[in-house]
Order: sequence, then structure tokens, then C-alpha cells
Amino acid sequence: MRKHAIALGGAGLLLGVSLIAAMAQSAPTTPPDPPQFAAQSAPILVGIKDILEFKALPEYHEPEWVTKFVTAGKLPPVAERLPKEPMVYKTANMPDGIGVYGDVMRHVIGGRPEGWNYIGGQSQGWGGIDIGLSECLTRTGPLFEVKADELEPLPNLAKSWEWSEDGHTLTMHLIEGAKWSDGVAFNADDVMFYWNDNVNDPNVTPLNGATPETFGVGTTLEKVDDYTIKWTFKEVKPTQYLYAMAYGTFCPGPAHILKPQHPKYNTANTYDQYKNAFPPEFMNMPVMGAWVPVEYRPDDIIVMRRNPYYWKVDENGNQLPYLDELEYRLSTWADRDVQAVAGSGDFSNLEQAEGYVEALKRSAEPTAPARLQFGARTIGYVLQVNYSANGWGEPDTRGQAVRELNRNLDFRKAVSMALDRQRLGDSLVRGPFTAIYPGGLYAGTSFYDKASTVYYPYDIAAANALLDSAGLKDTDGDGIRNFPADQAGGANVEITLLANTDYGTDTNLAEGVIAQMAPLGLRVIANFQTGTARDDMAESGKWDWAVARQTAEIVTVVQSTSALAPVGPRTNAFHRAGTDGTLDLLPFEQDLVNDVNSFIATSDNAERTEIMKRFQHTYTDNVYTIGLTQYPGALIINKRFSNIPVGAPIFQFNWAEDNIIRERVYVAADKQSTNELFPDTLPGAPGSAGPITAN
Ligand code: BQZ
Ligand code: CA
Repeated sequence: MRKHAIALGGAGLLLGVSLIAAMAQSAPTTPPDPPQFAAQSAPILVGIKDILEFKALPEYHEPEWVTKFVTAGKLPPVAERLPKEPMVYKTANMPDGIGVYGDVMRHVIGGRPEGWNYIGGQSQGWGGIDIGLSECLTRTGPLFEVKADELEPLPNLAKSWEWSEDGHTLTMHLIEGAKWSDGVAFNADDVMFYWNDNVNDPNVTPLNGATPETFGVGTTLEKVDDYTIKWTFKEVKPTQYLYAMAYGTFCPGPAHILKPQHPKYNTANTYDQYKNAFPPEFMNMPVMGAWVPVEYRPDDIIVMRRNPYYWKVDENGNQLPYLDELEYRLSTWADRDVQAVAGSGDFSNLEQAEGYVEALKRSAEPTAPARLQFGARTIGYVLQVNYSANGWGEPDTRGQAVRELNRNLDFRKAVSMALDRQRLGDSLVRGPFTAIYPGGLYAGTSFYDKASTVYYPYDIAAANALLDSAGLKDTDGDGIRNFPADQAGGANVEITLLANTDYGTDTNLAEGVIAQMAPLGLRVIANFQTGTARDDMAESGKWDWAVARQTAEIVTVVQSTSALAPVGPRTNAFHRAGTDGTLDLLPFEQDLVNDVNSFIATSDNAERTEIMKRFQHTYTDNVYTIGLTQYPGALIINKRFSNIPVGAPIFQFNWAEDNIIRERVYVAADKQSTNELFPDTLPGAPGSAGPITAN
């Protein structure tokens, strides 16, 4: 508290200040109800067993052209390429039933591949590439269509699990006999390499940032045998962590390929060399996913061909996927919308609101090549402030003084009241789409409670009064408030704002925030970076404020729960441990941490609802993040595809690339295109130049 009080001239003043300020500012209120915007169609809710099961079938099939590889002796027969009990997708849950083989889904993405070492921390360019390549212990994307009272992550690489009597251990059974796309067996060694040498090696930051605390402080994992692993938790039956075992945070890599490059096993390698050992040019990287990268042309395209060892089938025994090829054109996110609407691309998550009216207009024409379907308001943005005042990101004196301000509630309230959120939303798109978003859990989601949500509405006069009385004055009369004399030499308050230039929406909102802070006497300076650089900077703590898009924990609470508060040194995006490994939590943050831990420790829904009401009140009353705007996303998919689930949201537990279950998507024979770039080819050996033909 001492350091904190000095920031604004002594504890006494601070206390007085708050009382005076309380009179000046408009009373906090609850947010206005979002304008009605009915998602166009609701999903058909089912049970988990209605979607899939694991069992042996009497016979298996493959595309005819793949059998040529078998007769040419380049592949074992399909039955030997499948596990004892493959995953079987139930026909009744397939919107258009059993599919046929052939055709391609053409994605367009704005990211660029750094390389194929996903668990070593490399991005493949997003937009569904990593989601497709990296199969995980459990799966949550498709949960949007699972009944609330049966909600539990879907089995995936872990086909079943059971809890011990005392609830502290979870025994998981891995799928038996599944193989990587190069034919090498998948087993517990892959899981343990990920856990021991990537999650638990402090020199490695897996992509999507899994840390040991993501699975609970003190949690351990051990191999029982090739197909059995055992978790031990401090909590009793924390079913929550099954969600963390899904995409993003528990998707093992091929240990037979990666381990030889890891410094623990190859002392000639640095950690940097490990992370970068498989550049984008390295083709045919073994995956557990349905398609394998076989062609990469920089700034042009990544082409993927079906994985002949994929371990999932339909009820007729047809090995999946139905689609033989996936493409990722390396362009921009905005171009993804344009190409999907125009029909030169096949898929987009419409998420940049500036393009909504045009996309709606084009898709409304009867001849439009793609179907556009809006979901609920799960897309949105916050202003994050960096709370770490003990070294995360090694700030200079100016940066440190900003963090001291960030940690001051009156400062955050003033920023919130200087924001005209309606104008920010309207600056993106007019109409019923955007809604004022105060921060915290999203309106319209299952744990949201309006009465628990505190909103500090636009009131620039009250905002200025608050900063005046908090002692943040413009001491040199140039219109910019100055730090207190003993902070950063009493210089003008200058705050950098991190935003992602891959998205027009991110930078438009950032410009809006910069403009709206000027009347508050704060100079906010654009720190705009391309996607990878932005993500790396956010991860490293080298930032003051950041414009950030929604994340799953704000939408569902149960996914990425540990990110809701700094429950561990690196679990939260905007408050991480300093150089001494400790977290300098503010009192209210400790309350949030306690609430998150209590939520995880109980499976009683009524209790959970109460905990989240308390959490939401603490979170929003303290303006933990400064919400900006929230709005619905729309899924745009070319009309030739079948088996697209009704009401699939572009984002909920995960993105639509996971939610629609692409391995079940197909194109009816009479609608098949000739868009495949490498027809009748399969992936080659790891590291070889490209796809191979049967002879
Ligand atoms: C969806 C998504 C699939 C990452 C990424 C990108 C990265 C973030 C985020 C989204 C893209 C698309 O989002 O915008 O619609 O296809 O890929 O992963 O924003 O910069 O780090 O979290 O998912
Ligand atoms: Ca000044």
C-alpha cells in the first residue's frame, strides 16, 4: 500500500480523495440492456453420447484413390491404420448424414506460420490451422450443442476417464493404437513429453500459453502405462480442468520428432533452436489432426492433404475426413470475409463489425455463394491495463509510473467514465449489433448477472473531477496531466496502447480510445504491432495498456477458467509475476483469485452461480478490465458444404473451425468443385518436399 499511496500523494490524501470524488462522480450503475439481436438460429441441443463414441466396427473404408497407395505397398490396409476402437461420429448427430469423399475447404487467414512446433510456442498463422493439426486430450468446441445439464468436455485423445473415491486423482485412458500421420504410434510418451518438457519447463511457453497452474497449483501428472495417465489434484474432483485439457492448452506434439531437438535431450541445442527446429518450409510434419501440411509458399498458401492414419470414422466405417484437402491462403483477415462472401474462399468468422453491412447485403442475394449466419454477442473488446508493479516486462520509470496509475481504482474509474462506449460501437457499425460492454462476464452468457455488474457510465466532467481530486494535475499547463512530482520526474502522463494491426477493428477501437482520453488530459500513444509481434509483446509484459479481443473464459467461465484471475504466476493476460516470481496482487484481486479457486473446487451449480455473481461484482466494481464494446459474430460458409451444425457460433468454448467439426464436413457428389490443388495425393515422409502419388 505504501508504494501505491505515494503514487498519488500519501494514504491520507487518497482516502480523502475517494470520499470527495464519490460525491463528484456519477453514481456507478448497471449497464443498459443490449439492444435485441436474435441469433438467427439456435443449436439443436444433444447429449455427448449422441455425438460420438469409441468402438470397433466390422469393416472400414477409405477413398478409392487411397487404396492405390495400399496396393502399391506405400500404405498398410486401412484397418491397420486405425486404432482398435476408433472414434465413431454418430450419424443421427450429422445434420446431413453420412458424407462422401472429395473436395477441399479453402480457408483465408491473416496470420503467417512461424513453424510447426506448436507445443514449443510457434504459431501456424491461426485461422484454424493449429486447431486442425493439434488434437487434444479433450475437445470443447462442439459443446455449443450440448445440453447444459450434461456439459462436460468431449473425449478425444483421452477416450474415457474416472475419478478416485476421494476425488483427488483422475485416471485417463488414451485411445489405443492411434498413429501420428507418419504411422508412428501415439501414446502416453507424447503426453508426458508435452507435460514434463514443455508445460513444466520454464524455458518453454507452448502456444496458447499453458502453464502448470492452468491445471491447478500443485497438480501432478504421471504415466501409468502406454495408454493410461493419472492426474493428481489438490482440489477434490476439479472437473474444471477437463476443459483446460482441450484445444489450446493440452494438445501433445509428436515426441519422436520434437524430443531429439529439445535441449534436455540434445545438449547441442538452445531453447530457441528447439522452438524453431521445424520452420514453415519443413513439410509433412507428423500430426494427429485430419490434414497434414504438404505445401508452403510464403505469403501465398499452405496446402494440407488428408492424414491416412486419422483415427476417426463414421458409423459406416468410412475413415475421416471426408474432405481430401484443406488450404490456407495467406492474406488478411479482412480479405477472409471478402473472399468467403465472393465465393473464392469457403469460410470466415465475420468478426470485424466494420464489414457487417456489406457482407449482409452481398449474402442476402439469392445467387450468393455463401451462407451467412449470425450467432450471439460473443465477440468484443476490452482495454487491458498492466497491473504488474514488480517487474513483469521490465518497465522504465515512465512505464513503472503508468503501472502505479493502473493500480489505482480512481484512475481506472476515470478512464472508464471518459469512454463513450456507444460512440465507440457506432464508429465500427451502426444498427443493433454493438452493445455497451462495461467489462467482466459477457451479458447473455450463462453465468452473467446484470444486478452484479457495475458500470461507470460516460461522464467526462466527473472523470476529470476524479483525476483532479486524485492529485493528477497538469502542472505545466500544456493540457496533459503530469505524474506526481516523485514519479517519472513529474513528466506528462504518456501511456502506450498496444493493438493488433492485423485487424482494422483493433486499431479503430484503439484510435477511438486515444481520442477519448485527450479530454481527460491523458496522452495515449499508439503502439500498433502486427499479430505475432503483438501477441509476443502481450506475453512478455512489455506494454502499458492493450486493446484485446474477448477470450473464452469471459464468454463461458468454464473454458480457460484459470485466466479469469492471476491464480498462478502466468495464468492471467494482464497481471503476471515480476522478476522475483511473485504476484503483487491488489486486495480485490486476491478476492477474485479466491472466487476462481472456489468455483473450480465445487461442482454444485447453485454455488457456482453465487460465486460468479460475487466475482462479477468485484471484477466490474474495480474496473479490472475496462470494457469497450461487444457484438455478434457471423459464420460465413460456402453453400456447397454439408454437415454444418445449425447455430454454430463463431466463438464460444472455441472458434468455429473447431465447433463445426470439419472432419465430418463434406461436399455432395453433385456439388463437388475442382478446386483441389493436389488431387489423389497423400502426405510424404516427415521433412520430405511435399505430397506423394500412389505410383
Ligand atoms: C479465428 C482464430 C482461430 C488468437 C486469432 C488471432 C491471434 C490470437 C486468435 C479468428 C484468428 C481469427 O484469431 O481472427 O476468427 O479464425 O484465428 O484460431 O487473433 O492473433 O492470438 O488468440 O484466436
Ligand atoms: Ca502537462
